Amino acid sequence: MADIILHHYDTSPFSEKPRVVFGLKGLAWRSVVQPVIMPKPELVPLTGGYRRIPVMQIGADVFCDTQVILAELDERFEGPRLARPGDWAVNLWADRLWFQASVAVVFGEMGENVPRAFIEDREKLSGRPFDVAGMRAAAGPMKAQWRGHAGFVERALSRSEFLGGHEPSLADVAAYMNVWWVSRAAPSAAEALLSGLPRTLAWRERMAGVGHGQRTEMQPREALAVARSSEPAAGFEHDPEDPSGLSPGEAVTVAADDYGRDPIAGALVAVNAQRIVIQREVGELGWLNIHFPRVGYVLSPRRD
Ligand SMILES: N[C@@H](CCC(=O)N[C@@H](CS)C(=O)NCC(=O)O)C(=O)O
Repeated sequence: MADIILHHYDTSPFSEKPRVVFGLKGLAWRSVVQPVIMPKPELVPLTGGYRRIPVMQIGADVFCDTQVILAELDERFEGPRLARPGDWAVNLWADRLWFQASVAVVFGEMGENVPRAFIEDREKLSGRPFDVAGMRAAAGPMKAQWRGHAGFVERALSRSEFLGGHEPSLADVAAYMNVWWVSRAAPSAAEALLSGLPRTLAWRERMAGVGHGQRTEMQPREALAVARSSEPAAGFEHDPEDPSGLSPGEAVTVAADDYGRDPIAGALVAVNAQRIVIQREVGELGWLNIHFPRVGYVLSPRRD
């Protein structure tokens, strides 16, 4: 089977989710380190314009967004089954609601130390001012929110060592991302916010102990060569009842509904309640499948 390639960078909180899944499933993977800000000339040809991190690549199939990356890893690879009923809803809570509080805590703490180039890049990404002063001012109320989210974890751990029971589940991976990131990027704030939450502190250690599986570095140009020499997968389930009314083969665009909304153009391969798959022919890379989650992405007919 083709290698699992993760395009990521070490400080990326969302990338910690698949890295922990590699640890839980005992997987070997290739690590391609991509830039923290644009331009990303050795990533964007693979994704058709999606610039967020992480992106997973298996041959000529490219998976954008941790929701679809985790689903693919869980379905495709042996090892403990991670997704329990309800875990995808927990994943969205951790990615959106709790993560918003994490962003305010981390950048509120960093304050004036956030580099100008990073601020400008993230303003383009979100289409809004990256307001460090505002985040500093909001840090107090947002810390209270953050601790409230951590309180859900603390209570859930009262009956077992993991949110999923006696073994880690996707809910653990999703929630841990916030604790991991704030603990690394704003350590003194994290210690204050987690103080008095002994079960969460012990769980953080257990999750850190999972590790990242077997990581081997790969150059970005090698990943592009893998795409060039591979064929995209086939056989995806299409739901004719999808409310978009779109059918396989139609010219479409896909765009995130939160930030980084650059539309990605292609031909629809399939859409169902879990996933959107489009196909693009990319110069010398040939045909690629690009996968997105259904929830959180807007699929539209292309009008050009
Ligand atoms: N919903 C996306 C969010 C990904 C995301 O926001 N990633 C951050 C890094 S952790 C990002 O892409 N920031 C902009 C960048 O790295 O260029 C997912 O689950 O993968």
